Amino acid sequence: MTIDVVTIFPAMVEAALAVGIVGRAIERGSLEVTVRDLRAFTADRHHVVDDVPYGGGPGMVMKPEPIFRALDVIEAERVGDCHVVLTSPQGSRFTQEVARELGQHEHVVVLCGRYEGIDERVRARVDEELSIGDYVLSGGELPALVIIDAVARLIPGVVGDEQSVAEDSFSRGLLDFPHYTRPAVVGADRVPDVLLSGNHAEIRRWRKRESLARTLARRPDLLKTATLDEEERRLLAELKELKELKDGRIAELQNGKTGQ
Ligand code: 4GX
Repeated sequence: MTIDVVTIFPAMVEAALAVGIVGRAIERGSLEVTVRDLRAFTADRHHVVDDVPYGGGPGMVMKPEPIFRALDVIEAERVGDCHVVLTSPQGSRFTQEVARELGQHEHVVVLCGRYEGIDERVRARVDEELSIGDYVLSGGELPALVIIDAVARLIPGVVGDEQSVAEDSFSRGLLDFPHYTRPAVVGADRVPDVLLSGNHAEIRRWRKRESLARTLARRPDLLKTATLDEEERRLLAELKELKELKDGRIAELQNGKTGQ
């Protein structure tokens, strides 16, 4: 898979791509990323990429022509279809599912917006507009890096342990279970006995239960789409019953009853 990133801050993007799992993936050739300096596609002496908005108002808008020229060059270089992504708060939400879909494209181009945004006419060349969340950033570079990171992890061989990718919380649609490492005791805080028991069936069950309990408590919305096996459905039913009992007791206490 190849990814082209178009940005006015290539050094920022390159620095982040040089390290960690993504850095190694690029080194080993599992992933090819070309970072393109948008200013290289300007035609004026001062390499201007922005201009004042028509209609007035604060802030600047990214000029369309440098972006068009960048896309023309990239599309001429890459044989086959280029899937063009724009990162912006107006986009649809970037999720693990979208990461999987993006990974199916041979070539992806990520346009990083800055300033108040881009000239609307650029959108005609954009296949997909993605937002990484409901907050305002200073530019599309961090979202581009988030997207590349999530997509890179799904390429076979990029994450050392294939099983860890398959079991990643969002692959299973549930939150992760708690992790512990040595020492077994820190102050008064002990690692749960079951994890030291060597009983792998019990450990698996405990982890499933913890994943389900956390998801039920923190992200019940995820349970609507999670794919659960028979055991998980049973554990979840148990946890829901426990929660009902607890909630009922709390309500009684709040109503001034004794609970007897
Ligand atoms: N998830 N931003 C993009 C400038 C901009 C605006 C409109 C294109 C169109 C963001 C986010 C995000 C801030 C990046 C505005 N570019 N992008 N930038 N949240 O907040 O993706």
